[in-house]
Amino acid sequence: MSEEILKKLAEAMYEGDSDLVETLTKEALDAGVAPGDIIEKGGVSALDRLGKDFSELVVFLPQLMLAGHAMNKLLQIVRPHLSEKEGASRGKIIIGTAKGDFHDIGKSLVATQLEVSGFEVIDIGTNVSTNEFIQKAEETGADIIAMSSLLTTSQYYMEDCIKRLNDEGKRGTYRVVVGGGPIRQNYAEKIGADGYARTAYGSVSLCKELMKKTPDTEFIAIDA
Ligand code: B12
Repeated sequence: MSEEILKKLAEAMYEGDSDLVETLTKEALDAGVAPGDIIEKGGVSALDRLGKDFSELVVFLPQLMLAGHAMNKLLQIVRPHLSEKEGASRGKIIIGTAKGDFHDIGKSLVATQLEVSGFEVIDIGTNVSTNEFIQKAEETGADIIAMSSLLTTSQYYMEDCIKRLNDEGKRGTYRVVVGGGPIRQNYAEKIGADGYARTAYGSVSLCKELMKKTPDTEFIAIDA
């Protein structure tokens, strides 16, 4: 039963049919399907398939846009069903998508997971410049700067931000974590980030671990 709904949901997501996605997401929740499964099996799997088909010119930009819209609809419905916040803040996190990049689904998923796990999360959106990351981190007294990038052309700005923090003598004030589709552990390590996680779920253990340690602690990678 749940597998069947998730299959239909993934198909509606692939087709970018927001109305059907909304109906099936609600149906899945009513049927007791775990919110994490709805996100991963109903949403992310379809986006991955679309990404592959986009590379092979089977689908085009409008289809990606419709699916992006449908995925945000799914997240909007599922978000309140994720586990409750756990008491006092575990730490303050500034999160955004690097300059030039407007992809926001993965970044928002990471923000949501961190928030429901007890972090205070300030989501500064997409297309965030190095200046904005640093300025917002300073203004809010953030513990962690989290940067997302889905475009190889934008991932450079993660490196730029870390370099600027170093040049301005501010690197020790913040833990910096990075992630997103094309980001790999070796790249994150190379640019001098404090940590990398492959998924939104992994970002929670990553940030929890980093909050326990001093800023000059060893690089942490969570391949989950
Ligand atoms: C949907 C989509 C779009 C939508 C975005 C809608 C939206 N609101 O975000 C639209 C249509 C707008 C779009 C536009 C473009 N896109 Co696009 N898009 C996608 C697609 C299909 C899915 C992305 C997605 O949301 N995935 C699901 C989320 C959940 O995954 P995720 O972001 O990777 O996040 C997970 C992890 O990476 C991690 N994570 C993410 N961020 C962070 C941060 C931290 C700190 C941590 C720890 C972890 C973490 O956790 C998340 C959850 O587990 C991908 C294909 C793909 N498979 O990724 C292409 C893709 C990313 N797009 C691509 C391209 C080329 C473009 C365009 C340039 C197309 C064009 N010609 O205009 C434009 C760029 C516009 C811009 N300047 O940003 C390429 C990128 C190639 C590259 N490597 O550079 C891809 C890979 C498609 C492809 N195969 O070619 N896109």
